[in-house]
Amino acid sequence: MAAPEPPPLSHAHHTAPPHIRAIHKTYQKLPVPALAHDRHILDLAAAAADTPARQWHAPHLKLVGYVPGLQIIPSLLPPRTQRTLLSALLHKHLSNPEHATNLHPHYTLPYPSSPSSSDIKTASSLPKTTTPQAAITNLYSPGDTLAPHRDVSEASRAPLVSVSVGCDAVFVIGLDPATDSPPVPSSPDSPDSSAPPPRNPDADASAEAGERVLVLRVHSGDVVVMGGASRWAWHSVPRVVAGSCPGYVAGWPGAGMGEWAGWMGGKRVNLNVRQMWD
Ligand SMILES: O=C(O)CCC(=O)C(=O)O
Repeated sequence: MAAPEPPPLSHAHHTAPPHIRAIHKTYQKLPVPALAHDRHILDLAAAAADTPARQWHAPHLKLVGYVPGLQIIPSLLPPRTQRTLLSALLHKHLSNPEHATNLHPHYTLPYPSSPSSSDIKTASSLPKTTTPQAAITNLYSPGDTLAPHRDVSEASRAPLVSVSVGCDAVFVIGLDPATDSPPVPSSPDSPDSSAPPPRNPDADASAEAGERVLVLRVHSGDVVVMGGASRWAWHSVPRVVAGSCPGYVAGWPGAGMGEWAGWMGGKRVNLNVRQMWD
């Protein structure tokens, strides 16, 4: 599915529609235990295989009914690849002064003397629809949020590829019925008909109003691909879930790293890969 025309750069200053902001705020405040029982959150790791919301389309899961063009690939990165990715990102690439972060002017950040030389082989398993030309590394602790926004700085319609490692997060994504074209209805036989069913009358009403929003719990190793209309969708991270980091990455960077051992146990790292030009 081709993405519509990119919005003009000036749209970077637009405010998210009220329904997306409201949902973001709800999940920002919901107590952690309530997250596990929230009926609006699509948690693919918790959903039974026969849940209507889950339709495997090997190996990608497409949820295009709600947000056309959105693909979720649960557990794409095996544990070892996730650890390699962390070392490559945080010890190798961010130690390069050309990749300085907002922390660098304020802190002296120590790096291991022999940065990992492992390259990100992961790239070869990511969707071929995107040529990686730029990437953002987002580092979160529980309590951090990413406000609703759209990524409109790229002059390419290629899908945006978002990789999660570490603690779980709540990820909100939706279109603005006032400005985004309505989703194209798909045929009942098509894998694109795998829209998660609305879970309650409120969700029904808002879906009918065109306010289609998906609330996902993303886990370590998951990859979210925003292509088609979802490329320009509003999205946010209202929540990073404390205590949810899986054991296989929680210990990173590992024993022998002094006070840094186990740093990852309270963090979420998101690698957001973009194609800038066609
Ligand atoms: O952390 C995430 O999952 C999303 C990051 C994001 O939306 C962005 O970098 O634009």
